Amino acid sequence: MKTFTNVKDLGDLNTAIQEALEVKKNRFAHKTLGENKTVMLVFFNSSLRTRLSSQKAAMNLGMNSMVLDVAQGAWRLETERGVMMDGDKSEHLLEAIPVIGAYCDIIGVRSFARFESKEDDCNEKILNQFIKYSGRPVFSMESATAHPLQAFADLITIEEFKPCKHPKVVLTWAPHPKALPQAVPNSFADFMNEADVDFVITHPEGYELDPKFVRNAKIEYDQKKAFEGANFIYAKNWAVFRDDAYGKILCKDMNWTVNAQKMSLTDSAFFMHCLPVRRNMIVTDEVIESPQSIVIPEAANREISCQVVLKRMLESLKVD
Ligand code: AN0
Ligand code: CP
Repeated sequence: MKTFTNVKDLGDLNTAIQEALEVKKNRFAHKTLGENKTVMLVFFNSSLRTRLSSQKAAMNLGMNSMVLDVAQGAWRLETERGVMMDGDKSEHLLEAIPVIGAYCDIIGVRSFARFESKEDDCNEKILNQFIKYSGRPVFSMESATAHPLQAFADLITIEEFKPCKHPKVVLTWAPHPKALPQAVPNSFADFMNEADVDFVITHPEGYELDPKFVRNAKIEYDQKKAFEGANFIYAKNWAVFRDDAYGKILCKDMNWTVNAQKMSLTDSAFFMHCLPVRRNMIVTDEVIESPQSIVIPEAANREISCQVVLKRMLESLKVD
């Protein structure tokens, strides 16, 4: 595996799930695979889970890991080619990327949507430069449009908790005070569309996601109707995608908060969220603390999804 940016990079999804479950059964089975190899984790944005789970996954494989927090201690990076660098940015990404590549074997990149230019976000301007110029396998740790390590962990979690062969999975928009990227819902849709589930997306009008990720998923604008008979409720906020209000918040509609009354419409659904979550905006204390909340095992599976990706990248290094 040379890149991990979307569901297709995993190849057959059932094989990937089985591999994840094997890794989980014995996470030290490949503890020498990563000997003398180094993964560099480059963060342009904050993280708790991605940072720790990626380092832990690397340790399980016997790899070294290095973390670069671009905003803390590194030179400020220019990302536009052709500008005269007479401002506050001391280094260009075009030098920084190959230099980073020189010190490691695999690179993980976190670079959120900036909501400054829809075109730049959609073209994955930062991540794609790492893929092009680093000379290393690169995986997304949440890029402008996708968070595949999260969605893979979500799928593993659904596989573990599903009460029937073909569960109903509902992705619901929920309110948040800040404009958040579409990366998490995009990748969740990307994976659910390939999985053996009945997938429904519910959100207020105006919050339609990129059709490239939604594909044939059912859209239901009535949240309560969407919740009926659901086996999994996956809550997430995201900002507007459409051109005329890209990156904006249309409403903080508190009617969309996931609460116990809405959960009672479901078929005893499990509650999921990628975290970090704002309590009593996205979900009530009562629901996130309920026995049906699986946000902690979901976060724990981030170690597993990352370990499968690192394992496959290490295996492809051996072949080269
Ligand atoms: C980020 C987001 O919504 O994309 C990261 C989620 C994993 N969330 C926040 O910035 C709160
Ligand atoms: N879910 C997730 O990616 O969390 P962090 O932003 O803390 O890494």
